[in-house]
Amino acid sequence: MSEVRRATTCPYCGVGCGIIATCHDDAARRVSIAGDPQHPANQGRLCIKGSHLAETVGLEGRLLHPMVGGLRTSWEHALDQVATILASTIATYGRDAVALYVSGQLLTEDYYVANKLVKGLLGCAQIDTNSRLCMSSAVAAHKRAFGEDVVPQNYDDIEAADMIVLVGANAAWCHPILYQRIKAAKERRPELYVVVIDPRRTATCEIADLHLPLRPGSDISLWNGLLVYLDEHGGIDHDYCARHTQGLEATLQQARDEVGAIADVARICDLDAGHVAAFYQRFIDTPLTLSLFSQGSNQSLQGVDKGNALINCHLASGRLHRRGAGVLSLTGQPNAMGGREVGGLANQLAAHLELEHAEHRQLLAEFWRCAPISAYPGDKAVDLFAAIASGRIRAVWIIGSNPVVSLPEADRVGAALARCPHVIVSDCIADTDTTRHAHILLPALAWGEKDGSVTNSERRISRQRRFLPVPGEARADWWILSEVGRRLGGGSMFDYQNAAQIFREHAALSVYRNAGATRRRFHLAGLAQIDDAAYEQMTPQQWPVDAPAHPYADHHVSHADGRARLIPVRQAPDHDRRDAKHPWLLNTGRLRDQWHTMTRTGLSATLLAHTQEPYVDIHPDDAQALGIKDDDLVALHRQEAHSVLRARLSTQQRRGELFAPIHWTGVLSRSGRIGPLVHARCDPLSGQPDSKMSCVALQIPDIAWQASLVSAAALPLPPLYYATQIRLGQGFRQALAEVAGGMSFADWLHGLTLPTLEMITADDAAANWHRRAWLEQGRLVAFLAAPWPSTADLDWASSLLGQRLDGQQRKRLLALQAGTASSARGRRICSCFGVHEQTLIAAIRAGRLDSVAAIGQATRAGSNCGSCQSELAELLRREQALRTTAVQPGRALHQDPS
Ligand SMILES: Nc1nc2c(c(=O)[nH]1)N[C@H]1C(S)=C(S)[C@@H](COP(=O)(O)OP(=O)(O)OC[C@H]3O[C@@H](n4cnc5c(=O)[nH]c(N)nc54)[C@H](O)[C@@H]3O)O[C@H]1N2
Ligand SMILES: Nc1nc2c(c(=O)[nH]1)N[C@H]1C(S)=C(S)[C@@H](COP(=O)(O)OP(=O)(O)OC[C@H]3O[C@@H](n4cnc5c(=O)[nH]c(N)nc54)[C@H](O)[C@@H]3O)O[C@H]1N2
Ligand code: SF4
Ligand SMILES: [Mo]
Repeated sequence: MSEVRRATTCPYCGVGCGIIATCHDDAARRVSIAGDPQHPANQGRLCIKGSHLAETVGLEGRLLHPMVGGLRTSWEHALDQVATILASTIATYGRDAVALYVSGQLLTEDYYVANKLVKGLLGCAQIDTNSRLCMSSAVAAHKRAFGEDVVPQNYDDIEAADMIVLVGANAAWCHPILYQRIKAAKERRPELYVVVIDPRRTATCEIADLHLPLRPGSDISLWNGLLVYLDEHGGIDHDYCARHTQGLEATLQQARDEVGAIADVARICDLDAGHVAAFYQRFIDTPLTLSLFSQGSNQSLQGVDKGNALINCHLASGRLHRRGAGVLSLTGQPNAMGGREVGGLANQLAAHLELEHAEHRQLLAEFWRCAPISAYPGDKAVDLFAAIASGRIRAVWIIGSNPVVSLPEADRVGAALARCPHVIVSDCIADTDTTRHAHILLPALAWGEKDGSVTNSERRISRQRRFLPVPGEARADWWILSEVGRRLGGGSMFDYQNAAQIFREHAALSVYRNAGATRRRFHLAGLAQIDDAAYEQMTPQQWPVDAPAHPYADHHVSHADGRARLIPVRQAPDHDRRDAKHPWLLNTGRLRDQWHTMTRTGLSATLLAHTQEPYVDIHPDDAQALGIKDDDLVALHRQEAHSVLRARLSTQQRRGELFAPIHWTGVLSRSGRIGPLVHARCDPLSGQPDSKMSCVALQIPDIAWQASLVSAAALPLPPLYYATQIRLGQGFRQALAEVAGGMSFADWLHGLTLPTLEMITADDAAANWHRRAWLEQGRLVAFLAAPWPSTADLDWASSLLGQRLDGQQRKRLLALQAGTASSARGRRICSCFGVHEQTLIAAIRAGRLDSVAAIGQATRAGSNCGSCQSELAELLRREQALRTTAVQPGRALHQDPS
């Protein structure tokens, strides 16, 4: 069969890297992935997630047919059902009793149709998106400052800047290709000064000249302090402020009232005063300063204010809207920005029109030829699920999100869906924590199968293109939404034949009456007439289309008077709600190799090798005080919710603070979900939840027994205290544990025994030591070891799955004696080439390697996607510290300000 080769865009983060995807074999879905050298965002490079996409495009676990009530059905029937449910719920309970919850992972075309269905046809704004949890604070901050949600900078400002400040952003892991651009810029110009502002010492700090590990939640004081410092040290650009801004005096006054001196800032933010002074002076001395901010800023009780506090400093000093100087909000999802364009949030309209403006509503109703648009905003994500819980919303349609995992107080979300009369879910995966609650399941096309566009953090629109055949009966999200729209009487409003037609309409709306009181900087002039063939060929381009590189290059922003606003903001004292019962502050975030709820990255054994189980980072001194060792199981509690995680001792944490990744789900682990522990308190302006500062209790469980089970096929998770499923190259592994008083090992084992198989055993009951191997026709199908053996031993055991074992090999397996090959290999650091920690240490010692590049030459580690380079550098530092016999500690990150 012939090869299909297409230029497309990565479906993961908001960097929006271009990919050349080739399908070599339709039936086997054999695919190869390469970075697109022509794409301006990545110029050919891909990070680890992007470069391992080929491992995630198989059909395993896919939802391929519509299902109603657990039974496969026809599209006709499923769509009729959805339409009937929406119509009858509205007829009986009113428009606000139905809701859509959508996602920044939808393509712009899908997103546009979803929004049109609700705001244009259903006549309400009861639609919100997971971007509420992600970008809504940044959106609100931009609107306050600029009068429109316009991200005013570009990626190539990185190369032009003399200082880069990363605020609450772990770009090394979350925006890796941008991080590598910063790193490369710094290698070319070592004087490029990099500051990281994050309570944790993250992998991003690897390139930092200065890391400010501030007290969580205290960013506003840091920025207000900077504003006061600018004022006192001649750093305010009064000319700029007079010509282009409003609000300087009031904002300064507010800042002065709050933080008088650097000593105040240092105390409030729990930072070294010398480091704060050094940062402030650098800021004054560096006109070309670029700040990048992400979830450490957005996901906060004061996320909007944090954004404005930062923008205030840039405005006051005239460091904005210029090449190399400004503020760039990093978008998370591949189409977070597209969602902002089409107005996916419950308080927005399409094409940067505003729900609260009568004229905007009227314009949109005119363009869509629909009934007047409702002026009432819908429920924001957290409220939306609370309304489901209370019964006010009686039918919900979830598209492209997994809220039972990702929303705060996630157990309540699950309980709300369990009670909701009608739950409709569109997903490409059959079994997720959310699809488990669905009455109707609609199979969506996945990446590689769908066609459309996405917009990245720098407003660059790129095409996602189909290069795989459509599997089963899966359909494009825009098609599913349009079919429901037609059934609800939307007729001509949803008469779409392809994605190009929708894009054309979206582009046409962006230029429709785009002048005077309804002028928007967002416009796609030049694309409004794009024909199908041109859409097929469309190359990446930034909006506003056909305009200067910086949308506010004339410093004339979207407020009616053209002036940007400085917004007086005050640090709230009460972010930290720790009390005697909940004395730990829980921070949550992302891992290098996983994407959100792991429905796709969790399919790749290579990506799972970096971190195999849910964990919590804790400072070694805190751990020591509690008697916790590395890898011990600990339980975190908040109210009735709890999670059980492996402890990881980490000096990257501040004392009293914990960090846990967001990725594990109920499908993959019994108790590794972190969402239930996260409080649902939100920023009052944006409604964005504060996902970084929950208060929890920590307990050390009394573990009665532990075991590991490897098997050729996935097995259901047993109802034990702790159970996590891990995908391996050759099969699956489960890490299992039970507490005293729970199921005994013997009882559990009894339930597990697979009678048709041959079983060999070795036990030392007195020592709680057990080994089992199950074979079918002499071939290993499963192996059990209690207590937990090392990962290396299990890797070795799993490498025997499917192999025929002779007597000698069986003995060695039960004893876990690998023979020559295996020794403890440590963690897999480089996933691209499968290089483990011990191999790296051996190579560093043998070759006296002294740079990441040298490690790359010797072992290949880090030489492909580069995602592990921070970890290689960390390893190198540890080894060098050992080499210089104790006296000299590793390089201190807090460099002397002098
Ligand atoms: N590998 C990977 N990459 C991803 C994703 C993924 O799932 N996996 N998801 C994508 C998405 S949707 C998003 S939104 C982005 C998120 O990208 P990031 O925002 O970079 O990621 P997070 O890990 O959520 O949080 C960033 C940092 O904020 C810090 N922080 C916590 N509290 C505070 C505070 O009070 N002040 C400051 N200054 N910092 C604080 C945390 O310690 C954390 O290191 O990543 C995108 N990229
Ligand atoms: N505690 C805590 N919670 C957080 C965060 C945090 O930092 N801390 N971060 C928040 C942020 S920033 C985000 S963005 C959210 C992300 O949270 P979610 O949106 O819940 O995460 P995903 O796993 O990306 O969910 C996407 C779902 O859509 C499916 N899907 C993929 N492609 C398609 C498609 O084309 N069509 C359809 N219909 N379905 C598709 C996937 O299989 C998956 O089930 O999590 C938020 N939750
Ligand atoms: S940085 Fe990585 S995850 Fe993000 S778009 Fe590029 S390849 Fe994809
Ligand atoms: Mo996000």
